[in-house]
Amino acid sequence: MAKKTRMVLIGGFLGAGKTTLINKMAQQLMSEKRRIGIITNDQGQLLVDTEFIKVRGIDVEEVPGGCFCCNFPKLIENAERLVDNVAPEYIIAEPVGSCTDLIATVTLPLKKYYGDSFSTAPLIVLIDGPKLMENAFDKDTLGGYLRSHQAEEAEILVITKTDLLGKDDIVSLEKKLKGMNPDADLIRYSAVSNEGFEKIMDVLGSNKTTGRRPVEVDYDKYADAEAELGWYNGVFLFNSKAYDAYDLSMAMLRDLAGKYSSKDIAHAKIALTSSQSHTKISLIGNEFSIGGVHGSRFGKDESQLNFNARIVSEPDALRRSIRETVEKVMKAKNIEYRMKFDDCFSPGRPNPTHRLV
Ligand SMILES: Nc1nc2c(ncn2[C@@H]2O[C@H](COP(=O)(O)OP(=O)(O)OP(=O)(O)O)[C@@H](O)[C@H]2O)c(=O)[nH]1
Ligand SMILES: [Mg+2]
Repeated sequence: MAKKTRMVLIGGFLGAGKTTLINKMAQQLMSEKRRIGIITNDQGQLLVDTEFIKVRGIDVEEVPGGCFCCNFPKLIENAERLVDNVAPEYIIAEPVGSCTDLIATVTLPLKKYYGDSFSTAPLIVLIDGPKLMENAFDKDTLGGYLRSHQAEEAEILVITKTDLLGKDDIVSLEKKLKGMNPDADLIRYSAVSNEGFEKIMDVLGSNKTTGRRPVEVDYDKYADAEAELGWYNGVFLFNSKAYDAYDLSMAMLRDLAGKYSSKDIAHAKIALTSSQSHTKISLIGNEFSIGGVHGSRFGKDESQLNFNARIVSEPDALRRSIRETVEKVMKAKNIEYRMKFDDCFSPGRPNPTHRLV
């Protein structure tokens, strides 16, 4: 019998570092000549993250228009397509950052109904270390409720961005997480220093499977927490003789940051792609970060700008505000552009295909 494909879910709130980690895992596995497939997921489509993975030559499928839990058959369809096309040893899947209750709705159903095809790893949840320091997990807020539930249901908890934290801070965060979820294994991880990376890879390599009990969740609160976010996805096309992709993305994100309270900015990201360059820049709260550059940071000629933002806002207002930002910055830079597509909405109430409790 063929070996089962190992299915690994990397959850965690918006901006916690899922795509960054998944890309590193993929690079490592590919350098060892192991076959791997990736599934990205979002409430919208045409994702910055899918672009980010694709330009790196990794096989990727996108489950757009809803999360894995509410589109479970789509997740399976994409996984089976990867199996047919690539026969991967590993499939790494990134759920929507505002999703929780993944044990009951995704990992246990995978194990129960598709256990013959896939070996589903324990649920890995990334916790944004600096955000945990800032009390963003405070259950009195809707966003905090979601983040906390994600932490509580994890089987493996990974504190990310430890390069931005002091040693004492990390120890106190670990204590805090142990209090929230005493049974999960804890890993410290930094994409910058690579601390903890091997430990995460060990979870892939082991044959441990998911199997913890789901943690109770209030679906009304969960729905409200998702609904307070405006979810913007846009694609813009332009042609410019030469531009600095960092400068262009930063100008837009800076303009956007000026319009919202930092606590409301879950994650805004811009990918710029030309034939010779691909860059991804993020804004999380009031922190900017460079997600990566592939090729050069200097683009030219025909280019595409993907703009994704998840910000606490009424959707129409968010769409207007992003269109204005793009217009303002492109005008200042003397770049003509056209909008190919944009869309903005608030996620609907989660309605999972399966829920095993
Ligand atoms: N300093 C630091 N930055 C990191 C680390 N991991 C990720 N980042 C940055 O954080 C930003 C967000 O990372 P992503 O990987 O896009 O986060 P995500 O969880 O996939 O976000 P969503 O897809 O919106 O849910 C990027 O700019 C990354 O470069 C880390 O360990 N240290
Ligand atoms: Mg991502």
